[in-house]
Amino acid sequence: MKHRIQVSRTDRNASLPRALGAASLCLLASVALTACSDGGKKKSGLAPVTQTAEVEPNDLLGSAFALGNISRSSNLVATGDIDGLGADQYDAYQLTITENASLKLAVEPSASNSDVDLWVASADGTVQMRFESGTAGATEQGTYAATKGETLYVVVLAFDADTSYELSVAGS
Ligand SMILES: [Ca+2]
Ligand SMILES: [Ca+2]
Repeated sequence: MKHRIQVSRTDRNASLPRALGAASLCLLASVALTACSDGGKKKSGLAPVTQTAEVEPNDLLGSAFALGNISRSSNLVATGDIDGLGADQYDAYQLTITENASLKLAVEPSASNSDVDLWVASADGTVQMRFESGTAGATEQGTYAATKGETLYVVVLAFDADTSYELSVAGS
């Protein structure tokens, strides 16, 4: 029996219980977008963006989509779809932290009437941070100080209206 994340949308103080039974985590082949070149020389300063797309089911922390190893030089974008009222209420992503890093996290909805939220949970399912301005169409973003060896979960959810979105994770 699968357990959905037992969090009422009106109960912001609840934690996300970690699903028992570790589901195998599949790492998708990512498409690396190389940095623009300039006269044959790569521009420095910006890490190449690695772009990937969510794979369902990812509604539980135990079945979170693995974004893989995250370091200070990571620059990832994951694209997905989330329902405001439908069946796809949570998109969970797992991050494996390989060095101490400041993570800039952001989720940008494509639908101007969709209020997306971004939660950060630790390995035991405790919600550590919530980025939720409550504004439809707004990008939710914030920073999280990640520790080497830590497993993190980033959860995207939405209110009222379905939307596609871009989730970005940038280390520094
Ligand atoms: Ca989804
Ligand atoms: Ca989902």
